[in-house]
Amino acid sequence: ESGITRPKGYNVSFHCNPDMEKHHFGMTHPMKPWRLTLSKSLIYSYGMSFAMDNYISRAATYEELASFHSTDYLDFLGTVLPEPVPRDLENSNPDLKFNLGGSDCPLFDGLYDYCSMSAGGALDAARKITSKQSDIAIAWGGGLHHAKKAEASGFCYINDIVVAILELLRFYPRVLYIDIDVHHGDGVEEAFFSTDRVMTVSFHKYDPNNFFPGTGALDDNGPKNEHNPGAHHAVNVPLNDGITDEQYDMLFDSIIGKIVEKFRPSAIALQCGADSLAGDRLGRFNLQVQGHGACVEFCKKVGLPLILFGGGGYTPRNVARAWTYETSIAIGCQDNINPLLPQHTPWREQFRQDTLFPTLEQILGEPRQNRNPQKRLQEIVQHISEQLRFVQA
Ligand code: ZLV
Ligand code: CA
Ligand code: ZN
Repeated sequence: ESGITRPKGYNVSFHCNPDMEKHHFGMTHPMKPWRLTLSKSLIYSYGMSFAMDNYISRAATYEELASFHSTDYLDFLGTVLPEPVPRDLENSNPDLKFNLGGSDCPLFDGLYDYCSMSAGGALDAARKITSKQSDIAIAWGGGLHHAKKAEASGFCYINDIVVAILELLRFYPRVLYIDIDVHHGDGVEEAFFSTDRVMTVSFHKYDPNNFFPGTGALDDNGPKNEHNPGAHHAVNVPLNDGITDEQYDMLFDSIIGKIVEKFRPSAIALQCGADSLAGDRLGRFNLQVQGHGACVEFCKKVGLPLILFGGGGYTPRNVARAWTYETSIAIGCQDNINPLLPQHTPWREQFRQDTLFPTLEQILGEPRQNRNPQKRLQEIVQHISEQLRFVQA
């Protein structure tokens, strides 16, 4: 008995593939597919599966992946084998290409399967949306926003988001892509650089010399040539360490509100990378589950078809909290959720605190210094407002 009711005529679908979770990038690699297991187990413990359509997603086919990726790259990805012994930099394997096999994008057992499952979930989600069977479709195993047409980058090999948006574009004139991962959504931005049918918006930590991938400055807004349809259709929100819920949500609502008004998208794809949360192993922000979730709530309120993707997130207990809360927002039970984690939650001790909403002090001890003066945030909103004067639906 979950006590969760299903409003009539509002459908949420949940797409996952448990086989994805078995894959390992390596002992010391921060990307742990196990975080998907922990997230799902918390979502199920709350009984939320009773309020959604649950699907085991299939693996994407070669042809589906080739809608974005080059066949050279896919062929290579399908045949490279993990190296038997870890390689040092001097002794690098000259046969490796496409940025594969380094420490960010290692080769591991079942790599091709892992990638095609991530993209399969994203594509299944997109198809539930275009067939109008779902109002919101969730693919927490997707969101791998750095992958390029013929290159792996930043823990991402296949860009499931681009593949899913290409599917949406078969049915919808315009798609709004929003990325709240702490890293710049460079792969998605680049893929749709030259079209005015996709507007990409990324919020990220920006420090060109010290934070990956180093792109996404405020004035990187698409092709500089005014005659290119993609001009002005990339929005970047560069931030510094320590941004808080209040500031982030103010920025998000004001920027996304203006964009929806001007660009008038027909669907929204939201990448919910959880490395923007406080206490993330790689991230630098002070966001809490509530502030991260408020972005999902805002997008839901816009009332357009919505896909939620996962993405980064390197402190698995925080990832699980955020994606659980965001699943509750999708199904609309967030105001009735018990903050106390269900007693029967598997791996409950992994969560350290028994609440879905730990305080900043509980997460960090000492909060990270906020390096985002209000004046700078106002300049950002101002720049984007001016940029949007060049955008019309
Ligand atoms: O969350 O990496 O900084 C979506 C996502 O956005 C780098 N990579 C590149 C540039 C020079 N290299 C450094 C090589 C690092 C090798 C392995 C780590 C190992 C342990 C701990 C941290 C890292 C690491 N790598 C931290 N940041 C990086 C980034 C890639 C970040 C990808 C974010 C992916 C899923
Ligand atoms: Ca981002
Ligand atoms: Zn990230």
